[in-house]
Amino acid sequence: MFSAGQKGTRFDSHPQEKGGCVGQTRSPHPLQRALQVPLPLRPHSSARQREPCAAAMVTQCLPLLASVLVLAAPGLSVPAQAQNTSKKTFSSTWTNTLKKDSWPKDCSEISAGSPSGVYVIQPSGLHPIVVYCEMNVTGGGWTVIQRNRYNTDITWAESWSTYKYGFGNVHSDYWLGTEYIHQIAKQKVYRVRFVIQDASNNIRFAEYNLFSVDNESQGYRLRLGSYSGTAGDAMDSDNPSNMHNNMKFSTKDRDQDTSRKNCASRSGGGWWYSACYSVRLNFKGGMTWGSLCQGDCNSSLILIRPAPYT
Ligand SMILES: [Ca+2]
Repeated sequence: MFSAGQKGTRFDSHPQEKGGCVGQTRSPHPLQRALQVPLPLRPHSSARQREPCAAAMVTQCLPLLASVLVLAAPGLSVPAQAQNTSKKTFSSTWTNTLKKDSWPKDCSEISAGSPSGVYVIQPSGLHPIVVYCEMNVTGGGWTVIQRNRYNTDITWAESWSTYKYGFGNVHSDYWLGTEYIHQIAKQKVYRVRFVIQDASNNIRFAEYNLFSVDNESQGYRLRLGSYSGTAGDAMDSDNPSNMHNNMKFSTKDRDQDTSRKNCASRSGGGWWYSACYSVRLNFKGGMTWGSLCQGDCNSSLILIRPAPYT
């Protein structure tokens, strides 16, 4: 069901009972377990959500979910059965509320003390989108832009346009969408935190005090600030052939790397490749983070949050 908080609306569903696009999760993401993040609680019984979500449809899940949730509104708590049984109520009641503009612009604007889970946000100038908000790690308010795990269901070898608008399962493994990441990160000054679970299940992190992604016409070039953390500064290597900071984003069908070859086509998923990588997180079958884990990281999580003013 949709339930509303004071500043953000959380989309609750139970991974054991769901059958739709957000219903593919059968077990908690390992980082959720490691970080003791509670899973969302209640089932969502919308008919649209119950439609089968085959692998070929996975890439449509986030936009579909977003299109459903765009019709919900901040300040409302709408039982799921009401959506199924009363289209008149659906349309007449919510028409006015669509005009409201009070969605949080990112997860940092969700009320302090709110649980981690799936929320609707609306970055400036963009339609509402569905994201997972991590509210338990180092003060909370983190917008999850990527999650992956060793035994992921998704291949990550997707096209430019699929990466642009996101794919996967917002409850488990997903890419939020390069365009949406760009739109969120241009609103304020952001920082990024990469959380890596290595092959021995140790949790390491790498934080960069600045994070932005240029617009699409500039190739979604990545901009990172200064590193701190325990995982190693693998995104900003001294070696130009495998660094990622200041690189354009590449996918198998849009080669913008610095190699004569096509890194994304050879390596799997889209990423900010040079020639080619020291970090490979968008990959099925074991991720890489510098020397910490080379093809055998168990899981990854990429979080962004406005940088504190100092
Ligand atoms: Ca190339």
